[in-house]
Amino acid sequence: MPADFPRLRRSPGPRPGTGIVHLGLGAFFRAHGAIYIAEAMAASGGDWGILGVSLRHPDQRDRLEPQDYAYFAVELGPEGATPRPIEVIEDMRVAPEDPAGVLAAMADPGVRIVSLTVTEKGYCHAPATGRLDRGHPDVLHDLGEPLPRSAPGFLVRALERRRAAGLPPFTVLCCDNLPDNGHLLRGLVLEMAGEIDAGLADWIEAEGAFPCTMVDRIVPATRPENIDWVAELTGCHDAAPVLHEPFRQWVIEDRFVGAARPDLAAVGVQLVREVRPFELMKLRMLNGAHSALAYLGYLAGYETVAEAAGDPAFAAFLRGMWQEEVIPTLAPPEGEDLAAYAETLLTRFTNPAIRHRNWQIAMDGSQKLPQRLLGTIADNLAAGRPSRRLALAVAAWMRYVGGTDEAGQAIDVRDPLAERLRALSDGAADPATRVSALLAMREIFSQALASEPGLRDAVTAAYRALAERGARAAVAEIGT
Ligand code: CS2
Repeated sequence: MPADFPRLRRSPGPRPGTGIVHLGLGAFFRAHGAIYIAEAMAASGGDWGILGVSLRHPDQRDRLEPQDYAYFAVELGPEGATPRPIEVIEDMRVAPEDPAGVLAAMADPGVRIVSLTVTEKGYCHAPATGRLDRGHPDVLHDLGEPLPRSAPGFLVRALERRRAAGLPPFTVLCCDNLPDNGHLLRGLVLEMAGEIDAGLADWIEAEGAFPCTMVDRIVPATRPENIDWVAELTGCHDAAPVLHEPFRQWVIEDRFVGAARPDLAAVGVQLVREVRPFELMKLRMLNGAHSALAYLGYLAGYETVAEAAGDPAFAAFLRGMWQEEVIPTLAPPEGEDLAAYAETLLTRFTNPAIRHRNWQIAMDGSQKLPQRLLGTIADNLAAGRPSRRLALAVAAWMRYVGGTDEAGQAIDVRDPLAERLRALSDGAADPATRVSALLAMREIFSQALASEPGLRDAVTAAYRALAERGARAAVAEIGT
């Protein structure tokens, strides 16, 4: 039992200064960016300690503070579990408790990078347009009040302070799975800054840097039982371990304010001029397949990605989707072979040591579908190629957000648009009406895509197959 183990503590010794503020300090960043940054400092030095910020809940801070922000990252690979202590978080703040403290930290002259993993919905934008969601309560609040609530609001107000203090801006390093993530966030920050002070927006535009990035590592949410298991494994009680697969990749556009950054190249980060081909490959092949598996797998009764991807019918479905519907839309990034990348994905998805719940990936589909599935479908329509498997994945999302599974059980749908999605589903009598009602959601489906008869017909046919025969049969019917 964890009570019998001593609490994990940070080792004594010199500490680097804080050079990075990270917004959204969750499991993903602690298992990915934080490890690269710790390794870069071990390799080449530098004051790149991280101050973590939780924008919503105190849980991570409450777990990490008693162990001085040290934690174990446990790699789950074919040879078993390998724990490794990570000591790169210097401090933490919880934004709703102390927004002024967060702004002061971001305006500190030693801070040169503000990185973010706040999930898709944390950017308070409309996914179909990439613009700020002007109806979002946090956006409305942040446009009127100096102490912000949203991630874009913290960036704008902290940059305002730095400008007033005569400091350079920090580099804004977006590490979420969004298309053109740096450009997107730059647009949102400029949009909000422009409403507050046009001179501020001009300064950010001229002096700021918002590199695009592609981030990749599968990191399932830590479950309560993992904490006991990590205690047995390490002999220490860690209240906030992270579990991750061996694979990792980080591609960053090499554009930092004053070229100030940790020596990431020394630890395998790819610093490139053009991130877009990497990002499209990853969003469409990995995340697109993840979302397809999440909805279809959940409906078919599979709890985890590994269980679903381990079903030969699902594996054949994924291979067909990649080969016929996704790879033809992509230009291979330098050094990548897309067919080999697809096979690696299947191996990663079937890693039996990773218990990544379909339900976790199914969250926030309204924010994920455009960049994971819909852009690919739009490209296929334009090229006259079919998207049968992608259409089945979209139909599965529509079934899922209806809130009832194939056994008649309620689904706990987590999505910022969950209520509307449910109301639209409930108000439609048959598959064709339901599909049309959901395609009319402009935050998700652009007018151009929704009015394509090719899309509507394919999704409606797929929806019927799901309703009449169930997800497993629908997946198997599509064949290879
Ligand atoms: C997943 C991602 O939760 C999700 O939506 O698709 O978190 C995925 O595991 C990562 O992007 C992998 O890099």
